[in-house]
Amino acid sequence: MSKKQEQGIHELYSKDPIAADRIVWGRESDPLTRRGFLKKSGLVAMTTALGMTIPFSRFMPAGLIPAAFAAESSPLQIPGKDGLIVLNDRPINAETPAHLLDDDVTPNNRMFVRNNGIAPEDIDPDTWQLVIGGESAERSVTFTIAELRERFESVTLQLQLECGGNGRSEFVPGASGNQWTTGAIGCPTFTGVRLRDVLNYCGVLADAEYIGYYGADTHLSGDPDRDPISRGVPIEKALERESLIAWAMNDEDLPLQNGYPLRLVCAGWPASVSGKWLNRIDIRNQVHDGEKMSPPSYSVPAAPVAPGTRVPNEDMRVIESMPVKSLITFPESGITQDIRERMTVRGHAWAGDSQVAGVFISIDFGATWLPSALAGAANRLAWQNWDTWVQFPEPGYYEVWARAMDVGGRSQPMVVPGWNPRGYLNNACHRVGVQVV
Ligand SMILES: Nc1nc2c(c(=O)[nH]1)N[C@H]1C(S)=C(S)[C@@H](COP(=O)(O)O)O[C@H]1N2
Ligand SMILES: [Mo]
Repeated sequence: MSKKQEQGIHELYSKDPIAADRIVWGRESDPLTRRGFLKKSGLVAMTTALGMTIPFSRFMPAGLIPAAFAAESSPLQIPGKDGLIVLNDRPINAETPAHLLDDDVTPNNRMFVRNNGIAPEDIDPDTWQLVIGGESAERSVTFTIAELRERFESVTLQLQLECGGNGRSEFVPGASGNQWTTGAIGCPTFTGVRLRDVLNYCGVLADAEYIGYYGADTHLSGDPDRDPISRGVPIEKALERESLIAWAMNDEDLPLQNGYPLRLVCAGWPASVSGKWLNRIDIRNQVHDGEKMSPPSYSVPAAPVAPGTRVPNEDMRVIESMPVKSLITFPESGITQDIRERMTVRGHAWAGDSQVAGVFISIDFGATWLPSALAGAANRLAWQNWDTWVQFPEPGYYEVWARAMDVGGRSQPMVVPGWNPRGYLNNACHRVGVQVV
């Protein structure tokens, strides 16, 4: 597996952001408040690098890489995908730049890809089989896709899938794995049958505790006896009315890299529970013990730990619902804005199994916040759209920050939250850089 390295300014910041601040900008900071004190020389350096002044520089936190520097492009492209940034090509992992996630419903060519193994080839949807079994299934049944369609009610729902490692690149010290920035999230519509209808048809025994999925992708090692990934959810989550066995995304066949011809969708949880190239589901009488199901995979420390701590597996818990988060999809980071005009700001927000109550916007590095107009979700477990506008007081470099709060009053943190060894669950505020002229 090729391990992609962060370079230049990001590498420097990932090691020690406060020291990097000093080296790059000559910025000293107060270790307690993390407020940066840009010395005149540092402010001059940052201003020169940005090519503009920073009107709210007095509010700029220490260790903050201006969002304007974060843009990167990717020469490699995946068939059927458009504009995604490829983080790894074996297995294929690609994320979507925030401004390409502007659609209310994520189009197929903008849906991120996270593969743990190698996608199957020569797929024939007419002969594809899904086996339902396991020790807590009353009977084992094999279905073709046509049989699923005939026997059960078809439903279409808009459902958000976010990789548990989305945002990993910001953790310090860094965690190995795909260095996702913000783009391992999407919210297309899925069409299929309810998982619960299929499970109930086969009979769910009283001792059922979990379901575990298996897919037709193969392990990177080439060993046919090893699964790349085989995860699942507790039976209660599996039986929710939004948990689907889906064959279509946005009314088209699932894209190959998103699990064609059949996948599981259990939204609101790390997307790793939504098995692709689905060919078997076991109803288990215990917590599923498939590949990457147990700590440290998709797990975080049960209690907070200091950055860099080694955490034994028994002190970890498997991630369930994802935390509240938002994305600014317009404007694109780095745009130039006319001082005389209002700037539209919009995006999406989501909150795992919960709902978003509000999204707030700041243009002064979090000193003040204004609410945006937030729409309801198309259905449970779909992201919510929000929009607003801002007007800037004077020319210069600004950052627009977005912060969502869920109905339980839990808010996104402004800085990277609870460090964990594998770099999961970074739901820090999204920031975009704007040059006002
Ligand atoms: N069979 C199979 N299912 C899988 C995976 C995989 O590698 N193989 N990756 C999982 C992970 S870690 C994520 S984040 C989501 C990604 O879904 P996507 O590629 O459709 O965006 O699929 C999940 N389901
Ligand atoms: Mo993932």
